[in-house]
Amino acid sequence: MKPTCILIGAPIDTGQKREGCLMGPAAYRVAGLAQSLEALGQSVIDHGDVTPAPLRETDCANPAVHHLAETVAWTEALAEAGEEAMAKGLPIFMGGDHSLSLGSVAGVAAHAAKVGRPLFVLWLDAHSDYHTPLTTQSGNLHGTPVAYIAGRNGFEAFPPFPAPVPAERICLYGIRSVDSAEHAGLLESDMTVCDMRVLDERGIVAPLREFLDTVRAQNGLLHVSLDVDFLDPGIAPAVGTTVPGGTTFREAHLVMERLHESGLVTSLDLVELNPFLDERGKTARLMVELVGSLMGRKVFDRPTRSFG
Ligand code: HAR
Ligand code: MN
Ligand code: MN
Ligand code: MN
Repeated sequence: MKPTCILIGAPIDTGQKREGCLMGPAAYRVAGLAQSLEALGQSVIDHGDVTPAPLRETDCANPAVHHLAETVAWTEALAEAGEEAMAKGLPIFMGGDHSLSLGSVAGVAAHAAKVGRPLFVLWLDAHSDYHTPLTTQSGNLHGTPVAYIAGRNGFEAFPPFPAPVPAERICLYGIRSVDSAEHAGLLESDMTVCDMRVLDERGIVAPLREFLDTVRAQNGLLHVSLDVDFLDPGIAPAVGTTVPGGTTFREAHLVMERLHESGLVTSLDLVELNPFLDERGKTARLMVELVGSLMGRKVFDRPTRSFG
């Protein structure tokens, strides 16, 4: 039986300073995410928007960090919603900026630990998001979730990450903007870094296939975190942190089609959409179409066709 898609609205925008990401979940609903999934034969439950937990007192040695208490409150609530949804189907977190993944992946990791399966994370992004609250210069916590997931120090204000994901189970895909502190940290880790140069040289499919083969070989759960800036700004302008040289329309769809055929994806984040920066809904619609490809829409359907 196909898993039920559980849409979870996460109108979080405290992970960065530009207003607008809080309209993301509404834009996905207006762009017809649920209807498009239903047209593909999926059953869909819209859980509505998550409410952050009550604010607690927090502090951080880095004075640049802003909205820490708010982001911690979102993390707690999203982790709870995520763990609950994992027991029922395939959660799709509709952001919201990328700090939502501090919570979504924490919830997914708690579930993975409970069912005793290894969790893998595919990070589709222009950025490595490998800062800790202590290394970030911008103070924007949307640049930190990969470090939290991998169990780096510096997240004392946050709930302890349930079961840190070993670096070799995390794959950064499409990156082309890495700060020097992140770079130093990544060089010391075993994370798979498929930066844009690697994808230019090897093509968009080969490195993905290798990662998916490892997930399959270990009977893993696979969380996919899709940042709008994975896409080239020319096709996806509705994001605060555009970086030139992103994936093309077909490259992005091909990644999604491959993910669908793998049958491995068990949870998904849609992050960084800022509808206030969009052009007549173009980016929101593209993101909805990409989710369609991830859930089984094909360019041309044949009864049997395999690309190996
Ligand atoms: N590395 C930069 C910083 O920490 C930019 C981070 C931007 N992050 C996102 N999400 N847009 O990927 O400020
Ligand atoms: Mn704000
Ligand atoms: Mn990101
Ligand atoms: Mn990004």
